[in-house]
Amino acid sequence: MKLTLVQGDITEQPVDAIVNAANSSLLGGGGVDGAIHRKGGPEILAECRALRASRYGGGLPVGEAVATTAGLLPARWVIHTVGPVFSRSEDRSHLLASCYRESLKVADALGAATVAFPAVSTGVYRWPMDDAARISVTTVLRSESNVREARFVLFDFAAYEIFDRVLREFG
Ligand code: AR6
Repeated sequence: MKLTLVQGDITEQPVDAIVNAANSSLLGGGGVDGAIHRKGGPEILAECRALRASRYGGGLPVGEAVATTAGLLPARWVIHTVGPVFSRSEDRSHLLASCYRESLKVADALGAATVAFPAVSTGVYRWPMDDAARISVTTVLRSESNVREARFVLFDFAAYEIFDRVLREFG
C-alpha cells in the first residue's frame, strides 16, 4: 500500500472512498462530517438513518467503521468511523488506531483501491496532531490491505507538515 499526503479538502478527493470522522449517531455534525453531508447531499444521511434503524440501533461504536454511498461527491463511498475523544487521563490510542484498521477492512470489502483519510479525532475531539499523526501513519503502514493508495488529506499546512515529518520518520 502506498501512503500519500495532500493538503486540501477531503470532499474534493477523486478516490474510491473517503473516510468520515463521524460521531456515534451517524446523523451528522461539524468539521469533516458536516462538510461531507453538506456537499454529498441527503442520500448519505438517508443511508446513515437506515443503518441506525437496522445494524446500529445504539449508534456506531468508537473505533468501528461502516460504509454508505458518497451521494454527490466525486468518491464512490463514504466510510464512516468514530474516533475517540482525546483524554489525558486515559490512553485511547488503540481506539484511534482501530478507526484506521477498520476503515481499511471496510474498504477491502467494498473493493476500494484508493482511500482518503482525514486526521480523525484531531478537531472537535481535540487529539494532539503530532500524536494522532504517529498513530495514524504507523497503523496504516502496518495494516494488511488490498488498498493500493491510502491518502491522508490534511486541511491546513501545519497538519500537513506534521504528517510529512512523521511519514519520513516511520515510512
Ligand atoms: N477536509 C479535510 N480535513 C478537514 C476538513 C475537510 N473538509 N474539515 C475539517 N478537517 P473533525 P473529529 C480536519 O472535527 O475531531 C464532528 O462534529 C480538521 O481540521 O472533523 O474526529 C463529528 O460529527 C481536523 O484536523 O473530527 C463528531 O461529532 C480533522 O479534520 C466530531 O466532529 C478532524 O476534525 C468528530 O471530531
